Amino acid sequence: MIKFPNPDIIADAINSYGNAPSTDTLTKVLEAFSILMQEAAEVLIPVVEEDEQVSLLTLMNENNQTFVIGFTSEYQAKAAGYDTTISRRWTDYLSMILEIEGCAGLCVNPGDKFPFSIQKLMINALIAESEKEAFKNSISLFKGDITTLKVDCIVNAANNSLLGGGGVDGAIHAAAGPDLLAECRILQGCPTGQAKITNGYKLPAKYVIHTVGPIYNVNSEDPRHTQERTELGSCYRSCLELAKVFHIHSIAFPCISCGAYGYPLDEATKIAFIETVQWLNENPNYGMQVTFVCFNDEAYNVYETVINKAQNPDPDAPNFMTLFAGMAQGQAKN
Ligand code: AR6
Repeated sequence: MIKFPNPDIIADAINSYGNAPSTDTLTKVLEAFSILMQEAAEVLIPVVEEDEQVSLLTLMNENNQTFVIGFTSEYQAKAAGYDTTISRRWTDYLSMILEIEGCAGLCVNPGDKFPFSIQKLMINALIAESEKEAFKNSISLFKGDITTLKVDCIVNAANNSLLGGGGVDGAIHAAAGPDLLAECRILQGCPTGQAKITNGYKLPAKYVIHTVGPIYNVNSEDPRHTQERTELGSCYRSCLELAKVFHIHSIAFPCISCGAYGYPLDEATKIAFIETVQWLNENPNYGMQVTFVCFNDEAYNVYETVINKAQNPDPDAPNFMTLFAGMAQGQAKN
């Protein structure tokens, strides 16, 4: 059965733990909490409002221990029958729970198939973990096969059908196995410039974001190729936006449209950079590690030149690369 990617990563991880309790699945739950705490995401807290007083609702477990409650989404709160909620940052709520006398901890999503309780000891550990160094935005290069990368997500340069093809698309489907195609079939294609997400199946990456680059029109009457330029930029932006919804913090892009779709590599590289750097600048605290994957020396050299120029912008020739100055560190690796 196909399990669709779920942006509610805590509920998703709790569900996996409930279905198959193990150290591994428990670690994934705690990782999901850490991610949302680092992102300064909010938890929904059910309350009762009486005489201008707001009090927290509590639950008791079979050992008569009292827990306060938190929901990972409005859907979870409504499903459990709680209509009045307030929202607070996860870190703030967890810190507050530590101060409540007589409270054993937090019950997450009561009413769900697998409610999950966190005792104060674990809350302490989560807070300590979240105080470690925060995620940082960065850009780096990798020369080689994108299917080997152990990142949160790799991007596929697909076609409108999303039903596979040659090039990087073929390599990703071959490495992920047939379940990827089965999930893609349900997505009913993807318009050019947009993006859709699936699981990574046998890939080391957890997710694949499929985007469809433009076919470069060599006979275009527009010398600036405005349409292709806009659509290619939109691919990078759509992938990054979708990645953010799914709390993805490391993403690897191939050179979208630069193979079968014929986009000139140096032009496409500049667009990839402009769009990515702009997005990172608009999301300065999100912490997205972007890797541009170059399958051959030619692509690697083009990207390296762009990164070098970006790190050393020419003050007499202001151009897109100045956007990059002082922001992310480009690292070359292979
Ligand atoms: N890892 C990283 N990059 C790769 C890999 C790999 N394993 N394999 C190829 N590339 P293309 P497009 C590079 O043709 O131009 C498919 O049939 C390759 O060197 O894969 O967007 C789809 O189904 C090039 O730089 O994608 C569509 O029909 C880049 O990936 C069509 O091709 C993109 O080349 C999409 O064409």
